[in-house]
Amino acid sequence: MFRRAMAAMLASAALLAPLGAARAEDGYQLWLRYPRLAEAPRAALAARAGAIVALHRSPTIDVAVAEVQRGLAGLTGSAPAVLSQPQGNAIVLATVPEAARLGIGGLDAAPLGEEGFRIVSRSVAGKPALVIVANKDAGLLYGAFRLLELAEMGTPLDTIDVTSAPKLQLRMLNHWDNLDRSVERGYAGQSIWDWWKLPGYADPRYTDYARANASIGINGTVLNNVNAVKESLTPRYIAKAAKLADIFRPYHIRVYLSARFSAPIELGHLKTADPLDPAVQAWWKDKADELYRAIPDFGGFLVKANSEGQPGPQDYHRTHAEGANLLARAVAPHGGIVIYRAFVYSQDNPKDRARQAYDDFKPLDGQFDPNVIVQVKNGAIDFQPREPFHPLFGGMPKTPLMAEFQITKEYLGFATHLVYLGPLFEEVLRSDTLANGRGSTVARVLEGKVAPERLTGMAGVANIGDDRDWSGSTFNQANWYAYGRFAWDPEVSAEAVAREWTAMTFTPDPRFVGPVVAMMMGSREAAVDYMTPLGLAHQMATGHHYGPGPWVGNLARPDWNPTYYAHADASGIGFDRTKSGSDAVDQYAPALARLLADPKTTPERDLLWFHHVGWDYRMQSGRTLWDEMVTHYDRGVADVAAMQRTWATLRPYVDPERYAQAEAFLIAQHDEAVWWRDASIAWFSTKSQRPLPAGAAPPAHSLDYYEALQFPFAPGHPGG
Ligand code: GCW
Repeated sequence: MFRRAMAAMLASAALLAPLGAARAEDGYQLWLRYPRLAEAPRAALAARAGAIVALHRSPTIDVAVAEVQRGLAGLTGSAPAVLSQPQGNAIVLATVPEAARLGIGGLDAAPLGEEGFRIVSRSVAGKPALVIVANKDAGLLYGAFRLLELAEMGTPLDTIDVTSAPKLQLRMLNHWDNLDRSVERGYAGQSIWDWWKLPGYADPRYTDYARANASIGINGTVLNNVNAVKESLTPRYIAKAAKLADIFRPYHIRVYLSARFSAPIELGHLKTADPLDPAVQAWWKDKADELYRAIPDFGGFLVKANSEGQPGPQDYHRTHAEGANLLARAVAPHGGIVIYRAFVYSQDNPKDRARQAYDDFKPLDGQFDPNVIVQVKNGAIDFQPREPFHPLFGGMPKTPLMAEFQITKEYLGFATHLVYLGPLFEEVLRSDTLANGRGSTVARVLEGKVAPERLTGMAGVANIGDDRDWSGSTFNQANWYAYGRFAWDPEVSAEAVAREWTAMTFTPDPRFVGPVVAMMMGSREAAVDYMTPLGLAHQMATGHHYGPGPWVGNLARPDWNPTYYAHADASGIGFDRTKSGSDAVDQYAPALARLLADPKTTPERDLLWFHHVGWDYRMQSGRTLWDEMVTHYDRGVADVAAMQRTWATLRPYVDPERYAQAEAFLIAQHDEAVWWRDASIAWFSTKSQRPLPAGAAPPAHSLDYYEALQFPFAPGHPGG
């Protein structure tokens, strides 16, 4: 009786069980879970993966082979042997000449470059095989990861023919990690670098970090915070960085360090750090030589100078180009580079913070050494939920530029808010600078297609910490993943990337993937709506940037205050960046500047970024600006409620652990979206002096209540 009941229960459970439901997981495996495939795709893969053939060996080939073994063990249930002789029914890793020797001709090596690959189904020794071909071992490693991914996604293997090569050379993570393991703007625990125990003890996590990054094509990592301390350049810490470099090397990942500009004074006991001083030049040269002795493939330096109190060349009345070239000349003999940040947020900021980087850097176009690349944040202020693209893209045709995105969500709800950044990356990269006719998109500027450039690249401020799931939530992992995909191909589709990530992280079941991808794709706009709609920016609370603080207007520097950014008064709201204001619109190419000069031809999503407009200004919807603002806040909150409903329907497809975490985080996000909406409306209605549109609920509390909220110990905030 009991047995029969059990059998019936199991049978019905089997009927209900969704395809490939994820097993209980803590998120550590990221998107590299390699779950067992369903019968048909498993058989198709097994028929072509009876062995792994590596025609030559190297540390990189060894890790590629190990990954294929690991992947196949998961996907098919058996890890095949590794052979050095060609045979069929195998996954074959071959350079182009090796493939030719196997009789696999007609493979054009040129499009593969140094890091690209091609995956083809061919017959080897009379049997079907999956052949990964590349010019270099790095390409074979990337191809191995891609093949596993394609197999996992159910791609038909008999006709497979995929070619992929990165469009950018430098695909970097920037860790804002301090040597005490705190992480500036980090919301996923402590730094994964256990500096104290290095180099003696290397946490196995470092290897998994490298695997994860290699799987998405990241090839460089800056280990320490751009707000750098001198100790990173001491022998003790160089030895620690060298240990990490040794671990990352097989994965084709180079190590870089943030350099403190004043180190020659602090470590070298020189009287100055003036870039034109020969003793300073000699000090950096010696330091570079020392670094390259320890790390022969050291990537180079990342520099934040004369920004937010950091030392820099302007302390000596030298330009940023002189500062950059000082370091560039020290690393040039070793093949190193300098990545020099254009995020200059200096003390004496005249009338518009958004103008500053362009005003400082534009005149220097053409003055940087060839091994310097200037790293420009995606927008002119600071990683806001939405910013128009930075006017320097398209503004420095003679200087290699790389884009800097923030993967960690300093201004986007920290770890808990579900905000998929793919649409943000896509929006910026697809923006047309009009710098060199139509189609001069930011993506194409970065790729060097608008003006030919030697160095190309992209940087992402990492969201990685020592939390078990690396990124503070499962959905934050998607932002790390998406960043890698965009750095590889800045023209990729955010939605396609979300699909891949969702399928690999949870399950390829379309009943799950469809709604999750829709939810992810709408999530960034939801955050914009409940935090800073219609072009508003920097309305976050002071310092930690957690929650709303639009009323803050008493801080020493004008541009520390949210009130400075919103410019709300009885006449209206928004920052006038036209000729009657700061004229920052003039920093864009003339064809674009003309459009942005007029509120009617400015995209509404950026309206208040560029214009101060009256509360009764008529929006395209027919509503007044004030009513439209309230509508956006409400829509943001409603969108989060919709995400909660979507997630609730997906419970059967997700393991309980990851389901519960996302469920709890969505509750927090909803509460905070309501808080943002209510606090913002409570404040701005004191300026607009207008009633809420019909049907809109009044804020739950009075303005005093919101203003009184304090958040000591908020994470990621330097100095607590
Ligand atoms: O986004 C701001 C952050 C600072 C950061 C700075 C920068 C590392 O609030 O914490 O400092 O930008 O990008 O340098």
